[in-house]
Amino acid sequence: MATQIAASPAVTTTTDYDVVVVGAGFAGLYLLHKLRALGLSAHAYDAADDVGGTWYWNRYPGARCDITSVDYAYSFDAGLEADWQWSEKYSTQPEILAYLGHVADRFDLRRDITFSTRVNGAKWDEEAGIWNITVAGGDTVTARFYVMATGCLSLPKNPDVPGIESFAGPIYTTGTWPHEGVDFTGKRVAVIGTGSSGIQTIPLIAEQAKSVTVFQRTPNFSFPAHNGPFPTERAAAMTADRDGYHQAAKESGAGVPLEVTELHTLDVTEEERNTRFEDVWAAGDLIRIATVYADTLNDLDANTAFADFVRSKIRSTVDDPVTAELLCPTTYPIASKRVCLDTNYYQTFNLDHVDLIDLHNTPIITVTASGIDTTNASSEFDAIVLATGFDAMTGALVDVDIEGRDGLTLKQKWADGVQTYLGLTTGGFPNLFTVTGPGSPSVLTNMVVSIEQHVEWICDTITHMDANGLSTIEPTSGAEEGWSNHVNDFANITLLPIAKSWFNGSNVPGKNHQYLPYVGGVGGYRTICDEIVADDYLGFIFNGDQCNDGVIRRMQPDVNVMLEFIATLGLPPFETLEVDAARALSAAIGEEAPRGPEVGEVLDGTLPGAAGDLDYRLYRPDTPGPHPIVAYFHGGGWVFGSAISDDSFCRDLCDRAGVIIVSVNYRHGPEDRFPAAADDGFAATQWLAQNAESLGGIAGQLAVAGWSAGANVAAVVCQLAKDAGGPTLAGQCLLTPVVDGGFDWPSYEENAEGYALTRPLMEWFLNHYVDDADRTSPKMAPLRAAALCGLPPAMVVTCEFDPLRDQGDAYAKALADAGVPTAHVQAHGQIHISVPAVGQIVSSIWVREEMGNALRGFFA
Ligand code: N01
Repeated sequence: MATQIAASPAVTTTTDYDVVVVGAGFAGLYLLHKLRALGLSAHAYDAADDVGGTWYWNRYPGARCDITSVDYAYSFDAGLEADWQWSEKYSTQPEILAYLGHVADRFDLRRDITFSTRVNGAKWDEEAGIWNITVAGGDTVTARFYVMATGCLSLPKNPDVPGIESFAGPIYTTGTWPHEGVDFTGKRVAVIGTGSSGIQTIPLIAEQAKSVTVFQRTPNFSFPAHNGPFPTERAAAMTADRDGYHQAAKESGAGVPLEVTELHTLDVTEEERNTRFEDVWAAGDLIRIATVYADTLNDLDANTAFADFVRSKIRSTVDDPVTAELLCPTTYPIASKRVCLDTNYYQTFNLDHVDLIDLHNTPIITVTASGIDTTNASSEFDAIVLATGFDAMTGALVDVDIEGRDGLTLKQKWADGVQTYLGLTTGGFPNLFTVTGPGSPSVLTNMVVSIEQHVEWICDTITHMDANGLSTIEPTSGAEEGWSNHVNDFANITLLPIAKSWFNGSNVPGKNHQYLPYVGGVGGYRTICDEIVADDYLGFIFNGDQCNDGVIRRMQPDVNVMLEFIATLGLPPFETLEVDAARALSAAIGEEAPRGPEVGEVLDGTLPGAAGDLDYRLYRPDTPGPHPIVAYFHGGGWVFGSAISDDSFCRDLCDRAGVIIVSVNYRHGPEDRFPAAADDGFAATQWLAQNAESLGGIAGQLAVAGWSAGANVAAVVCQLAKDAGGPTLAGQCLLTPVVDGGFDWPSYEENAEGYALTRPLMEWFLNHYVDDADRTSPKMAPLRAAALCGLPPAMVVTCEFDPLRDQGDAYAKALADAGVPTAHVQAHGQIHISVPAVGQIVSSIWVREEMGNALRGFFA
């Protein structure tokens, strides 16, 4: 069993095992099997007296999986798959436990597991480069690698019910149910908690008990599981093309090979929508529920339509209207708490001996020796069932005293927030792996598919290390921070973090509030893990000093999708086209953009420019006027665009800021070169100042705004107005402005290609607008103005992946340095075109909100 290793080039140490694993559930069992196949010595410990993990402990009546059994099973061994026959669509806990027992037998795994033995602590020995692992009873074993395969929902949370210790009768917790079962016949039973466990068990307890009183704090959305015989058509699909079936699962979002729709909820008729909702209600399938429409999880209106449908189902199922209302969730978007699958849950509340207590209105004052007192009543019970959930994702990991480098424990490291790289590793804890740890897709997916991927990645990594004489691995702090940002970015473009739930730690008092799983899906995540390996283990340090440092995903996820989509269109670069063709292409792309929000009024007109009339479009808010006016100048590199080309963005600004937006079509190059755009912008601004009241505006309340070249016009207008002694402007809102005619900025190098606005395109734009000799004129390059003091208050937005980023940053700084009140938003993960992309990019909504607030603030 002893293994000789080179812990570092300088140290050779003997360990008891190559790998010690904590946990003998789905993850631990597969790990043992894989590691053994690699010729490594591995040993697992589990506090239970047999295999099974979560399925060993959760033996409450009604416990079963809620991913179809055909999918909720290992895929790594065809023989295992062929030999095992599931009996139901959703297998019961005993059947899943029997399956895991069968796996342990088939691969003779028990001989490498010590049961009934809790791992209490693990300490990294820096000098020897090994882990010392202490198990219950005080024994210590050593290993090169230490893997926590402890599951995401394995440590029941402190029930946090006042007075619970005073109850004289039995208290049963769903997550640690007695093996011998419980007979509730003739008993008055209280059930606290209505998550998946409560919802599964309440109907079955009600079949036996004399009375059941359900104490509900927050109702959950639950769908009928429509459980039944094993669905042979799914099994047939797998048998017909086993490899294809599993590959599709691996590449899918949720780890189940089901096609997902691209349809958006509100793009279909109400009739179509209801038909689809009914189909999903009839299917009893979590994946189909979560993907009923493409926007269910990130658009509140879409989500509400689905939630309304489910509430109508609850109302039509539950006889008593008061109880029905209490069972209807109303305080969070559907699926932001985990959706449940049930058998007869809502129907159970039609039984005379089942009552629902709403803890929101009548909280528990205390549990007494004989029952439960709420603010409304005292009730006597013979037994209490706690279905109060888990200290999820991190609880079991920090429950073991894991001490990494420099005496830092995992609990200490994560006290103010969890940081991992990929949910697999964490800095300062060399050679520690967590299977389905926080920051990986885990609980948002079919766990078995996620577990298999993690186990295989860990085993491949150990193989790589052994083949290359590498003894330690851990992530860099930069890679870890980058990953945490990416995990947050993904969560924040969805509605998922909104609910208080175990997904974000808010079910455990005092726990750090952070969305823990990775929302990017099991397929996308697998790609990332593979890319990291292919990129020489990007972001990992081997042997303490060998490292290809970097961050794997820095762009906002939806911006990335936008760029990928644009790439699929195969469009020619604008700068390779004649001007007319480039304008036509730009206009055609604009026509495909979603329409922005409704505003009170949209009207078109003309106003006098510097050399003739200019078209404008006016957007009036849907609130009683008069309103302040903002002169808006569109993007398009002084070559493209019109008064209506930024229509959705103008609507959005009008709606958010409650101001009139007047979008002006200034003249363009190459027909009208520098300084035509600037002169038109100034002439238009003067005219708006003079005619504010006739437009429904307020005299003296005028600001300017613009995007890109339009922001250049807006910035220049402010300087011209200052030099001319008027008109007085209340503010300037500049989105990714061009403020300099030169290219000597690092962001022009960093973001030269690949982010929609390229350096070659900027060169093309500038060449069509302005001669080289004029590029330093303040009328072209406001950053180069002799003095910036006295300009109106500014809001400057710059985007991380924009060639124009650095000059925008410099202008914001120069304005602030000159004493101009300046707000500067540096939009992380955004590109030049993503902030105005109303209705397409969720991750930039907050930036538009900031811009709307800034415009509003100019007139406060
Ligand atoms: O736990 P939960 P769970 N006083 O946290 C309430 C998986 N799972 O064990 O929402 C009163 O979801 C709490 O109320 P609130 C699945 O991923 C899968 O049911 O915090 N009430 C909530 O109602 C699932 O999501 C299956 O306001 C208290 C409930 O207790 C996860 O495990 C089956 C309370 C806890 O719900 C956890 O599910 C079962 C208090 N002091 C579980 N404290 C399958 O089907 C908590 N609550 C595969």
